[in-house]
Amino acid sequence: MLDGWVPWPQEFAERYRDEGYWAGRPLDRLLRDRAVSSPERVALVAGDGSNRWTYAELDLRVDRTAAGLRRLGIGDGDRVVVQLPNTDAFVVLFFGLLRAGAIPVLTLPAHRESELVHVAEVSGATALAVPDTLDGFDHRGPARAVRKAVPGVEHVLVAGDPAEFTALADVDADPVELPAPDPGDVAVLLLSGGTTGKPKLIPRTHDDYTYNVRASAEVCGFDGDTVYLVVLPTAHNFALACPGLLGTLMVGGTVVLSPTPSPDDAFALIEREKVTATAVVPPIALLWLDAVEWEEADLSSLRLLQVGGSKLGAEPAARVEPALGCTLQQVFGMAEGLLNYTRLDDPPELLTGTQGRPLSPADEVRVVDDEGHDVPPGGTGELLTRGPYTLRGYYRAAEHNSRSFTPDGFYRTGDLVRVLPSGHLVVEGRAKDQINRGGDKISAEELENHLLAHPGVHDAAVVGMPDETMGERTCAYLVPRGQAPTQRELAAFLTDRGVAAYKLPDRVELLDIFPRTSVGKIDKKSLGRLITTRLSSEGSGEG
Ligand code: OOB
Repeated sequence: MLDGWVPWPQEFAERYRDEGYWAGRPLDRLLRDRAVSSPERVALVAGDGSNRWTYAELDLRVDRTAAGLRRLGIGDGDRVVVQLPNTDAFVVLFFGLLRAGAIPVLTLPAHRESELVHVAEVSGATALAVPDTLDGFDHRGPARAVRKAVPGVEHVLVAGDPAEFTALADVDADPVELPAPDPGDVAVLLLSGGTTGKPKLIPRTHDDYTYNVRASAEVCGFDGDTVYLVVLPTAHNFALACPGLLGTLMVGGTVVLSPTPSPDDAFALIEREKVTATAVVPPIALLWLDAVEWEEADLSSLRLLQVGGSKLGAEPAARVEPALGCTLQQVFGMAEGLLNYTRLDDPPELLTGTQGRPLSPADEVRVVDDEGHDVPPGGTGELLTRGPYTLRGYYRAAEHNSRSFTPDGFYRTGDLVRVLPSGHLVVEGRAKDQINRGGDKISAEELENHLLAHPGVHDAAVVGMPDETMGERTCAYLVPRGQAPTQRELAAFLTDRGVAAYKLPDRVELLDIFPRTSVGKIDKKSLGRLITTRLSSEGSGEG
């Protein structure tokens, strides 16, 4: 049993089991079950389409990988940081780790040394899996840095050319009988969007994640005819489990992996593989809505477009069905757990004007004011939640947990919502110090800490600024020390520190002093208003 995570209290665990939410099965069984019931069906299509695996073939590869991992000494609760793009290698390694009894720790391909070192450290990882190169970037570089900074990382597994490390292709051995993990234990560690100096890890158990996947597949109407296109990174909870690639495999459908979300790649795959469902963030939805005007591809197989990660405006939402010929589903979810879906048969005003309603009858939702009191029905406040697939604490983060959870175990989401009489939620804003850049989450504090390390920065405050396509972009307010760095210099500085590119400030503004609140904190609300006013005056040509 993994230590350092916060399990559900006994009475909740019993209730979730008794009421059938937790089925007591290891997560990897969803693949094995289908390999038994429909071995010849196509489970996975990757790359240029010449790479196709039936359920039986995929399951055997997973068995061989699990045996190979055990031979390397990886198993039984070992944490393995996985940073792989949308390739079959991800799918095989993910299930292989589960089957070997190890715990995948999922990071995005966009992450760099700074994030990887931290994640490897906090998770206590013994191995790291990376691609050789991706989009011109050599991922073996950060892997070397991780090995140096975190001595516990014994193995680096590389998809492609391993250099001095181990090739993933060689992690292969004749299948062996392996003990099944306890379904109540942690199956995977997901990365949180983060509101603090460093990203937090989210423990998801076999029971809770399997339920997350099963209930999502049900609500989204996934079945054996579903052909699901993975457009977002496979490591993102949305594309992985809502219902995502796991939900598709669970019901015996076919998963198609798109290397990028670009209309060129995705539309060609939708046409060729007759894709029926996919999930995107709002900026990609907007891009696709435009691209259908000029792209020739036949998208008529597409029945469901899920959009989530940040708020989709009502106007583009209304364009989805006429332009793409499929049902829109808004998804307001979080790696921490709670998922809200509009239902496929919801009336148009709920589909376009809300972010869905909770997935599970056992999801508990409260909307509270600053003092933690429930707001009157229909009022706006912070969303608190607990339930059978929402975490009770971040991994190894006791101090942070005391702030992020109420004493009775509700997770403070930091999202401002209002609840309609139908139970649907409308996201009205945010109470957390985070920028949501088109679905990519940036912790203001984390970025500020990096900026403060620059010798020309005396003080830093990061705020969101409104943006038509991304929803928000990042503005860094700086009080310079001596010669102020330019935006380009800062970008080079941050990149050199190993910060992921999506976290680089989109704009840098200089101030002599920061506005302060009555208790002396930097007044970010007024900085937010300042940049918004400035943008609108520039937009109207007065700036
Ligand atoms: C998804 O997960 P995360 O962990 O990257 O981010 C969660 C946060 C939420 O707390 C909320 O602030 C924001 O992202 N968010 C939305 C949203 N969906 C997520 N804000 C407004 N409207 C939406 N539809 O982003 C995620 C996980 C699973 C499924 C879908 C999204």
